[in-house]
Amino acid sequence: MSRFINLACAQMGPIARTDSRTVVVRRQIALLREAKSRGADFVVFPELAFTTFFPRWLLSDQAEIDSFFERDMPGPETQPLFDAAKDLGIGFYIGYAELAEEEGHTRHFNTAIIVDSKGGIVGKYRKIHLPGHAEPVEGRASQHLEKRYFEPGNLGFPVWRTLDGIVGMCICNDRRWPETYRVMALQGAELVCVGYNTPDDHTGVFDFDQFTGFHHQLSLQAGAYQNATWVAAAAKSGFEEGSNMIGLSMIVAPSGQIVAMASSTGDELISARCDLDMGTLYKRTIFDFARHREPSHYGLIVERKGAVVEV
Ligand code: CDT
Repeated sequence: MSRFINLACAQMGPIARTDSRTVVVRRQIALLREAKSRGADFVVFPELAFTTFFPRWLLSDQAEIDSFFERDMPGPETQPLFDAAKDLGIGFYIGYAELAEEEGHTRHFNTAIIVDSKGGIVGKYRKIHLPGHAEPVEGRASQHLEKRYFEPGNLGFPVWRTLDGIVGMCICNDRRWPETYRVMALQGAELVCVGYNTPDDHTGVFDFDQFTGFHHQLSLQAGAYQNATWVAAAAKSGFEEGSNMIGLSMIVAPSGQIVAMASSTGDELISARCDLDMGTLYKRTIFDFARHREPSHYGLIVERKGAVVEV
């Protein structure tokens, strides 16, 4: 059996600090139109897709910080994206900084949503693995202060029945952690959507940073293969406010093969016809979790490793 969807990733080139959401949304709508011309059903946009990647700066004025956050989704400036997608009959994933009022507190999350082809929000995810620091690190050419501006997501890693399949989400740094994919795969995920902002000097140590593109690719391909799922990843890329952000947006099959990849660091749409049933083959054979995983033995392995570390 086959269940094909036409999947696209809308990589976005740099967004300047002074760019209004209206200008950014215009670019996103142009990408949606291109997606429509290619017959796409669903488009993945980047993390924090409506503004520049502000965690690179140390900001102290709370009003200025909050200006990068969305109180409503959609809000007045983002509504046109939802309207265009609905008119075109395309669903999408998009990341944004979310300002939420919960239990009497104002809370800040790095968030992504899935919107269906009728313009309705199907699911929300809040980033769990927040990289970088809460305070600036002396001597670093550029900062990464996500721990300062966001709190860890409190929604877990759910999956949703949409697009005639089972779809999950994560955001940027989450893609480097095996448990991100595994928690979703254990719930039957057939597609994992990822938006990201990855500067080419993200660790600040050249010995690691020289492999930034490779480690990005490795994480997505391993996540897809080891969990028998499609992975669709969209970058915010290019030279943004003094920082070089990697592109390499890609769609990876459950085989671990890359079936589409961006070749620029600007606005670029990549697409592929994806069979959501492809992972079934892997789930019935090498990655039949119910038959082959041995969680009851994992504690023993950790204990042995612990002993080795102590020696
Ligand atoms: N946005 C994001 O999560 N970026 C990180 C790099 C920064 S680590 C200091 C990533 O894992 O790509």
